[in-house]
Amino acid sequence: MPPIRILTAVPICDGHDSAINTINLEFIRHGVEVVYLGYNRSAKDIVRAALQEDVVAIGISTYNGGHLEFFEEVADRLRQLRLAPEIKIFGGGGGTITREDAEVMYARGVDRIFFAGTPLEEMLSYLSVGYSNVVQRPYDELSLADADQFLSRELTLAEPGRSSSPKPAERFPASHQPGRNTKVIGLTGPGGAGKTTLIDELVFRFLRSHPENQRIAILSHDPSLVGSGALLGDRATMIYSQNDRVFMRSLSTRGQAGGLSPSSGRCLDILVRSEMFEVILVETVGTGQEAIPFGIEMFTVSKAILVMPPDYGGRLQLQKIAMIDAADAIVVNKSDLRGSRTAVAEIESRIRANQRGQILLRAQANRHGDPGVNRLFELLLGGD
Ligand code: B12
Repeated sequence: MPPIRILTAVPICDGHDSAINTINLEFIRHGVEVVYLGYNRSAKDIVRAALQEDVVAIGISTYNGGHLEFFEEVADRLRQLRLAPEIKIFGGGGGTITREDAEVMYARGVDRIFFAGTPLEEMLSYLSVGYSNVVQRPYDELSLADADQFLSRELTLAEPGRSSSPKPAERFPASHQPGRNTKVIGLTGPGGAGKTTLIDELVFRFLRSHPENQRIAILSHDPSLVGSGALLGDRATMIYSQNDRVFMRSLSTRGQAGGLSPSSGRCLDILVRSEMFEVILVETVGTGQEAIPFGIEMFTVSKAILVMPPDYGGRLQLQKIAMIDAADAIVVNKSDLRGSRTAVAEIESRIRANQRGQILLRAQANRHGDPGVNRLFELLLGGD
C-alpha cells in the first residue's frame, strides 16, 4: 500500500507550532507522508490544501482557545465540498481543549482529539489503524462540482502501486489544442537556495498580471526519508500560493534520486492535459552537482531555471555543476549576501562558452518587489 498521506496545520492567530513539529517528525519517522501547511492558517486555506493534496485526514494543533469554532468551520467546509466524512479531522491542543469541548467537537464531525499527556505511540496507532487501508477510488467527473477535486484524485491515481481504469492521464481530453500553450517552468538548485520563496513571488506576479479566470499550478517535490515518510513542507513557507487560482500538489521522491518522484512525469502530463492552467511551475528537491532533472524522457519543461545561492564554494566548484549548462536561466538568489556580484561574474564567464543565450540574474526573492524577480518573471512568464 502507498504511504498514509495527511495534512497538518496550526489555525489562524496561533503561533504554537512546537507540538505539531514534534508530532510531524514522529509521523514521518513511521512512514507517513505529512503535508505541513504551517501556522496561522485559515480554515479555507486548510480545506483547499487538503483537497488539492488529496489527503485522508487533517490534523490540527491549536492553543489559542478558538478550537470549537475553528474545527467546526473546517468540518463545515469539508461537508460543503462533499469531502466529509472521507477526509477525517483530528488534533490536539494540550490543556486548552477540555474533555467537555471534545464531546461538542465530536458531535460536530471531529474524529479524535488527543489530550495533554497522550503518548506519541497512541497517535501513531490511531493513524495506522484508521488510515492504512483507505482506498481512494476514481471520481466520476460528471458527479463533481469541483474540477480541482477530480484533478487531485487523478494525480493520486498516477502514483506507483495504485490501480485505475482507464489510465488516469487518458481521462482528460488530449492536449495540444491550437491556441492553448501551457508554459511549464522547472526550477531546481541546491537546498536552501530559495526556490520555494522564488516560486511564491512568481505566483504573486502571475496573479497580479493575469486575468481572474487564469490559473497557475505548482508541482512541488520533497525528499522521502528513511522509512518512506516525508515532510512535504513547501506550502508552509508560501503566502501568495494560498489562493483559489493556484493549484498545488506536493510529491515525495519515494527513494528516487535526481530531484523528482517516480510519478512526476505522469502528474505533469495530467496537469497539462487538464487544460486548467496557463503556467505550471515544477520545483525539484534540493539537488546536487550532477543533477539534470528536466529534459529527460517523460519530463520536458518549456524553460529550466537553476536557482543558486552566492556561496557555492568558488570557481572550481562551479565547473562541477552540470545544470549550469542545461539551464535556460540561472538565478543567483540571496543577492543581499556577500559574494553575490562575484558569483554572477564567475558564472558569466563559466557560461560564455556555451553560447546559448542563457539568462543570468541576481535576485533577492524574499524582498517585496525585487527587480531581479520582476525581470525573471517578464522574461519567462510575462507574455507570449
Ligand atoms: C510552548 C508554549 C508557548 C511557546 C510556543 C513555541 C512554539 N513555537 O510553539 C511560546 C513561548 C512562544 C508561547 C507563546 C504564547 N503563548 Co503559549 N504556551 C506554551 C505551552 C507552555 C506549551 C504548549 C506546547 O507546545 N506543548 C507541548 C505539546 C507536545 O504537548 P501538549 O500541549 O500537552 O499536547 C498534547 C496533545 O494535545 C497532543 N497534540 C497537540 N497538538 C496536536 C496535534 C495533532 C495533530 C495531534 C495528533 C496531537 C496533538 O500532543 C501532546 C501529546 O501529549 C502552553 C502551556 C501548556 N503547558 O500547555 C502555553 C499556552 C498554550 N500559551 C498560552 C498563551 C496565552 C501564549 C501567548 C498568547 C502569550 C503572550 N501573551 O504572548 C503567546 C502566543 C504565541 C502565538 N504567536 O500564538 C496559553 C493559552 C491560553 C488559552 N488558549 O486560553 C497557554 C495554555 C499558557 C497558559 N496557561 O496561559 N507559548
